[in-house]
Amino acid sequence: MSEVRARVAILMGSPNDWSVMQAAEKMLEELGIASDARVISAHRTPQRLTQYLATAEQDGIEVVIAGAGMAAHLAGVTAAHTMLPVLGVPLPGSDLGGLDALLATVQMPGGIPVATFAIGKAGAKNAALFAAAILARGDEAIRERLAKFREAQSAGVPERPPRG
Ligand code: RP5
Repeated sequence: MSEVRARVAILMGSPNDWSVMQAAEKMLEELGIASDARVISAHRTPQRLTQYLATAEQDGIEVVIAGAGMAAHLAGVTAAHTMLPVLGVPLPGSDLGGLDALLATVQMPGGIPVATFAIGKAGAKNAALFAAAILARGDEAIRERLAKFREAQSAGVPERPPRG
């Protein structure tokens, strides 16, 4: 039996990032999108990064989500090595609460773009939804699943606040 080909890569700088980045995998799974989660550090495993990105596109990857904390270079370095859209997720956990990673990810100099999301789990979830929106441009089934997700989300919001 052949495995479903991953269309989204979920990269993270450390195994310690998985507790947050798994929110991206979970959201993609809910939308029926196969992903490939990897621990790849721009600093500690630079060759692993270039090797992975050298074949990512031909391997079927269409969007890369990159989550990293502290001096978060992963998304920027990833974007430098691929033409694929790169979605950066700044991760918390540092003494600066993720503000360091947010600024490192969002402040790309002009020329190599990284789309930057919220710090932490909300960012990981939204990066997955954004990846789905990109894929939905050419995939009607994903578009429908995304629309259903939004409908269910709207239906889950109560009209009045919960009173004790
Ligand atoms: C970054 O440094 C990683 O993305 C991680 O968030 C942070 C700290 O890494 P660890 O020391 O926890 O492995 O590269």
